Amino acid sequence: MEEAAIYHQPCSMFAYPYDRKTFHLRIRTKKGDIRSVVCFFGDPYENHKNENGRIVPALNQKDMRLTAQTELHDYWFTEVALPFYRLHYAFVLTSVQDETIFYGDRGMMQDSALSFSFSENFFKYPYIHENDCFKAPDWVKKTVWYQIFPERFANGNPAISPVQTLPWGSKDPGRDDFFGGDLQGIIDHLDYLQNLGINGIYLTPIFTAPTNHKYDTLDYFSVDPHFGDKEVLRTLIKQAHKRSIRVMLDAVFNHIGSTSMQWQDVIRHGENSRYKDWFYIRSFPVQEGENGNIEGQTTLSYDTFAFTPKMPKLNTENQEVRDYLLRIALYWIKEFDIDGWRLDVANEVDGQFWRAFHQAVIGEKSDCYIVGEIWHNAWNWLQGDMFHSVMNYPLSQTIIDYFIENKLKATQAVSAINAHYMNYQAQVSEVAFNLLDSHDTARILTKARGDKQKVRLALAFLFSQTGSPCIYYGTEVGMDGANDPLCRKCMIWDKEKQDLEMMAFVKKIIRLRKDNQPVLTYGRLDWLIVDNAKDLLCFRRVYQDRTLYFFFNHGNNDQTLSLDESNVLLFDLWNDYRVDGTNLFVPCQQFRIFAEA
Ligand code: ARE
Repeated sequence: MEEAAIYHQPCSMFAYPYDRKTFHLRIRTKKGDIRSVVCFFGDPYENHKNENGRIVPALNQKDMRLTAQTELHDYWFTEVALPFYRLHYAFVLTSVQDETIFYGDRGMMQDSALSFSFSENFFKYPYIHENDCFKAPDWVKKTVWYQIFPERFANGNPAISPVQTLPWGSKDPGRDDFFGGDLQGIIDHLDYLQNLGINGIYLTPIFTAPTNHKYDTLDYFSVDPHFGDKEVLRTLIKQAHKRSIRVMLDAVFNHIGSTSMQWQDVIRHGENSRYKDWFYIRSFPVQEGENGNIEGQTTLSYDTFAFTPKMPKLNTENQEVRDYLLRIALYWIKEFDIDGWRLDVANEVDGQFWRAFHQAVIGEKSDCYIVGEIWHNAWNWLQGDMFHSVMNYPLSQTIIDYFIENKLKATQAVSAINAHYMNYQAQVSEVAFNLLDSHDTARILTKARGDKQKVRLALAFLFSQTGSPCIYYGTEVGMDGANDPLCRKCMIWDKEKQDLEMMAFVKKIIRLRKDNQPVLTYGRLDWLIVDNAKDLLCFRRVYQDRTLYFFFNHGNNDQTLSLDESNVLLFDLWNDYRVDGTNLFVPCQQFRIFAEA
């Protein structure tokens, strides 16, 4: 037995209350080393006399299920419930060589019988309170998002476009170009978006700022005049809500723009500025681009986002700054009824501020969705007191590596996907913000080098997973674009230039997602076929009485497959006809989705 590879951590993604009546337990072992794990659990205060008359903990037991495998590990899972919400538990593992071991809070012990006698040998979750349970807004699980970069979606009011505005779509965007996109342009296309089937819009920043991306905020309390004004925003949100479309804004709290009143006061008054402690300033006088941050160099006289002099980092540990930012967060909720905040550079802002932010925002709107922009493992921010979710770039990368760039074998892709799920508790995965691309990455069609079938496979897989999928504007009409700023081209509204086939595909995958949301959100994921030689993935999602089978034939050969254990009759959800479950034809580079008929 490989004891050293056995891992469990109380009060983590290995042991957490799913809700007050359901406790999730996971344990990790070396792949192929263990043939069974039994979980022994009970109420820490409940004892009984054993056969020798000794008072010992009263225990239940439950076999754990092998729920996921990565290249190196097996993950075992079970869920338990106790009437008085108190829990202690331990594991007995049996290896494939029939060795057994007891594993509890005091470590691993050979003599299980003795180990069971003492409660202090058991892992503890002392008491499950309602607020110990990670909660996220339920509506998010039913949401298919659409990300809009407002400057490039549609120009609804040329009268407010900047003087240097270029004709719509007249050229590939340069870093400093303006094309006149605005909020009215979004209002004008809400019917288009509703018809597409999306029911959540994520807008990148809309507050007053000098650039086309608005991540260099000048005034957090005003809508950029080239995007419109507060009345237009109010109309946009009202009209979206009328169509059951939610609206999430982008909060840039890690830094402010250098044209802001606060930073300009520091430039003007230096050490005498009343705002000097709003920033992380290393030396005075601060001059941008001279003894301060020099574009592209790292001689910092003040902290910034990256090495961007025009984005001085805000000191969110300063109470004045915290109060200011919380006022902003609450203002746009109270006055405009927004449904969510996406938090820019979220991993570089201090956690205490985010805990205060969470309290304030959820206190104001209990079902407000909070998504951090974090590109890496974000467990630290997803324990229930900061974010509900993060932009799930790690999943994006795995999907791209496998379906688009052919960097992974099937087994490696499945291993990576399972690892992503094991990083977080189930409730977090259920509301993940899942995406393939964004305003910060090359567009998926460009990554696929124009291969639209690859894009369709990647999108279908994204929509088959737990979490809320997001379509980056223009994906549905076949837009391409390399890294920023080329991924921010003007939306294509000329029907002659739109890829209507891709549009039909995206509409269909969105509808399929929404028609099957419960099983795609909550459904257990069982991998059935993971075949490197055929380059084939087959898995099922099971929830209550609904089972969906997904086949992704990423290989170069058509496959005829058999699902022995299923009902012989299946229904092809994509092509709308019945099929024989023992004779499933999946053409190369295609996917199929079957439901038990
Ligand atoms: C652009 C160019 C820069 C150029 C700069 C010059 O991308 O190369 O130096 O212009 O001004 C906004 C604009 C960008 C602009 C940037 C700086 O949208 O167009 O840059 O401001 O002026 C990391 C951060 C992540 C951040 C990305 C960009 O972790 O938070 O870098 N994303 C947010 C927004 C951006 C926004 C900003 C931050 C600043 O979504 O749109 O940029 O407010 C790896 C790493 C990630 C890294 C990622 C992308 O995966 O793991 O940490 O993200 O690559 O680089």
